[in-house]
Amino acid sequence: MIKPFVTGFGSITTKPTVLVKINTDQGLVAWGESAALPFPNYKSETVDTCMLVIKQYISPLILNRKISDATEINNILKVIKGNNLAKAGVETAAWMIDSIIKNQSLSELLGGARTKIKVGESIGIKNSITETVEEINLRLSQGFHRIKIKIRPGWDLELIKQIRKNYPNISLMVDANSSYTLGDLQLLKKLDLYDLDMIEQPLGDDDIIDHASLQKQLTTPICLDESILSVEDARKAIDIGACKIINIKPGRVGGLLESKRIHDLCKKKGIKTWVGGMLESGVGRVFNASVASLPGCSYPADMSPISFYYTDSITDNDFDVDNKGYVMVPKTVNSIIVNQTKIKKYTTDKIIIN
Ligand code: OSB
Ligand code: MG
Repeated sequence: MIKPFVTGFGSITTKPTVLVKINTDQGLVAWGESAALPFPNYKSETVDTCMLVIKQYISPLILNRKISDATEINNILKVIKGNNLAKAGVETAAWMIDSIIKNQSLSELLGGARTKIKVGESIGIKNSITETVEEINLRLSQGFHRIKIKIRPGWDLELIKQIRKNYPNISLMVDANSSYTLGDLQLLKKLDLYDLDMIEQPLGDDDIIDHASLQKQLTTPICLDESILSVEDARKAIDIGACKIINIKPGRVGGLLESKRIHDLCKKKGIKTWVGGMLESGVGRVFNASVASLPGCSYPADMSPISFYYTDSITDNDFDVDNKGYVMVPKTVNSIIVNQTKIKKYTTDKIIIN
């Protein structure tokens, strides 16, 4: 990474990822991504657990089997509990195979309604408020549609106060990555006064009960990220009033089918959604942008350009943000252009399963 991405759960200084390449007996090839982090501080999975789970548990279930489509893969993988990022790597690649066979873009297959999506910047924890304000300035001038600020205890109220002073009207939100508890209620109530679009995942990464109690005491909508691993989690969170918004990350929920299910449920229940990110490579961004094209994904997606984060890219089509803050939704069937030279250069571990 060009510089560390600092969040409430810790600092990300390098970003390995797991790429999954599926070859079918008909000679079709497609890529997917398990966009895990190097350390289990966001959720429990890491790049290493993904490698192990794909090799040891997922592959034997699908290898050399006649499989009709990605939905069937999703079904087969249900016997494995958890490990959603690992599953998503394989499931997304399977969707790309479907897209090739059916000659339809992923967005079309999912029922997407947009040709381009709005993007917002996710700004990590900086050394100073001045530095943060400078970055906001830059991103607004580049056309980004909203600003998300990473917060944690001690890097919250004063920061937001200063940002609002500088920018009274911008679309602004915060993401706490589970770094508060109900014991911080007074502080969270003060944040409630700054007209934020939402507060993302203030409390425990596996909690909905305390979030429900918090939501009752705040006007600002709570958006859940870490707590939502499936459409069932979404249903329960909505039913008890734990959130008013849900961040859909295809990786965190095990792939595109579950993303679509969460989207559909939220749309039915009047819960707003948007697509988050896990600092994906150009591979994962294609899937995220396709989900973000769904009609219910109304808030801007987290999808900062690869050039902001990384010294180099492993794909030739990065779906970069244009100068109006939009990313084009991939409209062709094989929109991922993996750069073979770069893949060779950066590969540190490779498992061939056949
Ligand atoms: O909480 O949304 C998060 C990155 C890694 C892990 C968790 C999160 C994030 C981000 C960056 O906020 C989103 C992006 O990919 O642009
Ligand atoms: Mg988040």
